[in-house]
Amino acid sequence: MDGRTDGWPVFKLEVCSAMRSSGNAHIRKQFSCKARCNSGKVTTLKCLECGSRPKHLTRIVGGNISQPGQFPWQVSLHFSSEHICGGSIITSRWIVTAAHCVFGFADPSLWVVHVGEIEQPVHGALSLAVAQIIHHARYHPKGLDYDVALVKLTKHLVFNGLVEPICLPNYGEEYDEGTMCWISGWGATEDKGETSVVLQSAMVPLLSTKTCNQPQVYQGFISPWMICAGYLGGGTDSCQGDSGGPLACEDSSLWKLVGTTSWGIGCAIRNKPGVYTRITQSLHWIRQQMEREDGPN
Ligand code: 4AZ
Repeated sequence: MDGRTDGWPVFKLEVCSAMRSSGNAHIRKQFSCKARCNSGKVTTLKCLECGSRPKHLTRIVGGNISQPGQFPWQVSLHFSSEHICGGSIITSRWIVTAAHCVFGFADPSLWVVHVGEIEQPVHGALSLAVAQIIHHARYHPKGLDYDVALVKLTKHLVFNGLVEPICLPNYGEEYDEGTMCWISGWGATEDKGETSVVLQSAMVPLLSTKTCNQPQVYQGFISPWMICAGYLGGGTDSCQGDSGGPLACEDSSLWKLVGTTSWGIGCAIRNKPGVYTRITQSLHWIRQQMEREDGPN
C-alpha cells in the first residue's frame, strides 16, 4: 500500500491486479484501486468479484445442453423480440458483445437483454432494457477487425449465482495453444440451422494465430484482433446466432472472457475453426467507453 488519498487506499497497480485475482473474496470485494498518472489525473480500477460460478448443481454445433449457473455471464440480446446474438456480463451495468451484432441498430429501445436464462423463450425470464449501444469506432461491416461492442443496461443487475459477471483478462495476457476453453450460445446447432431453444455449450481448444493462418485454414486473414478456437478436424464450433457470446477460459478457478464469437467459414467444417474477437486487444477501448459513460468512479 502506498498511502491514502481522498479516503481511499491507494495501491500500486500490480498489487491491485494481485488483489483482483486474490482467492479472498472479501478482499476482492472491498477495494477500488487507484493509481496516479503523470497528468495528475487518477485512473481507477474497480475490483469487482467476477468469474466465479456456483459449485453446481450438478449448440453450438457438437455441443451439450448447459445447466443453470454453468455460464452465468451469458446473455441473449433480443432485437424486436427475437434472439439475435449472445453477450457476456462484465459488470452490473455492462455487456460485451460483437460489433457486427449491433452495427446499424443503435436504437437502444429496440433491444432487450435476457439474463440468467437457459431455455428460450421463457415465461418470466429476466429481461432488461438497454440504455446505450456503443460499437468500436473502427469497426466496419466490410472488415473483420474491431468486432466488439458494449451494451449498457438502464438498471444494475443483481448477481445471484445464476447471473454473474465474467472477468476480463489482464493486459498483454497470452494464451497457450491447446488451452481448453468454453463457447456457449443459442445459435444454430448445424450450419444454416435454426436458433437453439436451450443454451448449448462446448469445450474447444485455443489455436495459435500461426496455426489458424495456415494456407489450408484462414490463409493470413487472422489479425491481432482475433483468436481462433476449435478443432481443425471440424465437428464442434460456434455457429450463426452464437455471435457476441463468450469464449471463456478458466484460469486458477476464475473465468475470463478471452474472446467474443465473431466469424468463421461455415460451422464445424474441417480446417475452418471459429474466430473470436481477442479481448486483450479490446481492453483499452472497453475501459475508455465505461469510464466515459460512468465516470472514473
Ligand atoms: C455467425 O454468423 C457465425 N463457426 C458465428 C460463428 C461462426 C460462424 C458464423 C464460426 O454468427
